[in-house]
Amino acid sequence: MADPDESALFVRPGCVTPEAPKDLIARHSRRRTLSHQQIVDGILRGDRAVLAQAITLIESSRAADRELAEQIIEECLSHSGNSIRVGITGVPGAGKSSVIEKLGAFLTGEGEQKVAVLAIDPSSQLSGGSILGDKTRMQSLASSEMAFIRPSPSRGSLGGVAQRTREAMLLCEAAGYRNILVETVGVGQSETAVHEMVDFFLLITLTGAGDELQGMKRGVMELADLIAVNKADGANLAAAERARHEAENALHYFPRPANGWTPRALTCSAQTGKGIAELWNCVLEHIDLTKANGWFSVNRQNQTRRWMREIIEQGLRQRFESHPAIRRRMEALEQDVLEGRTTSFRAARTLLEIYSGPKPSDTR
Ligand SMILES: Nc1nc2c(ncn2[C@@H]2O[C@H](COP(=O)(O)OP(=O)(O)O)[C@@H](O)[C@H]2O)c(=O)[nH]1
Ligand SMILES: [Mg+2]
Repeated sequence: MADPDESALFVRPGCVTPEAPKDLIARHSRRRTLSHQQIVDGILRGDRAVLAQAITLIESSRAADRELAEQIIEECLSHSGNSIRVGITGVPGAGKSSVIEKLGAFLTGEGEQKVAVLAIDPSSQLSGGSILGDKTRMQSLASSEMAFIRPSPSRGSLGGVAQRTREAMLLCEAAGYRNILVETVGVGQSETAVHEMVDFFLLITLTGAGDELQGMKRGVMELADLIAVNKADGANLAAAERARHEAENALHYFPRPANGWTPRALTCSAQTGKGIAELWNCVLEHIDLTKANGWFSVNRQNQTRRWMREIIEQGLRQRFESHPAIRRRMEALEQDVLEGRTTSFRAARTLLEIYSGPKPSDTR
């Protein structure tokens, strides 16, 4: 019978890359588990198969895996951080994956730099489709030794998915990936979640679709450091240039960001590769500027602090909701509130007191 400990260390089926070398998997599968030290050493060596296994631990819901994952992250922490983190958003079909493929080829080829591609897609559990789409879209990057592509963790709330992606990002950095690209699907809050974990936020748009259709809500545009109008090729060139102009005008109406950067708009084509180098130059310019004016590290510190608080909030909520007495009373109290027998305030306070006991000041 398969040892459950062992299966936890395998690359998830459907994982795009890295395809772990067969002999390595075979070697690992003969052992009960890799020790955490072996995993850490593998990651620091840049072994993609071990990195993939460590991310599988991060994504596992088993308490023992979580414990091991936390030890690994902690040991990798001092080797992480030395990277450029770029978030890439835009409606499905805008060409995010295609741009990443071209950008990845540019960085791993000419630039000879390692690239890790991660994704946040809280809907992937339901659709299952985006992973497949990305796999075909990033075929050549997926086969590069210099690239590591990992689809979105599919389990859990957006908060949980975002947390696992952040942890995966730290491990990728420890494995020597200097460029981290995080793709989001343009739904709900995943843009904000990605913005919270990156240094540079890129919005990819298209011509021909209305602003509403593109989810180009004020909020998302306001987060963007760069708007790239993609598919600027063939008959679409002039329209793309017009859209670029409009986007640049729209950017002027937003307040100047505190980081000193003036957001821009450019056109590009993932098909012809035009504009991809310019796009990356823009990222580098932004990083240079924010490193020089101190924003880069302040921003990362603020992000780290927010992550910590978020994890605390998630943990508290989880504990609260799984507390036996809370579970027993929650539904009835909710019903009392709905039917006007008590106020939401009193019901909430009752539950909090059941959870933690009355506050000393309330025990009169
Ligand atoms: N003509 C043209 N088509 C593109 C370009 N970039 C992407 N596409 C196509 O647009 C479709 C969606 O691309 P994809 O990268 O999967 O979009 P995503 O959903 O944002 O990741 C695919 O059929 C691509 O081949 C481009 O620059 N020019
Ligand atoms: Mg995609």
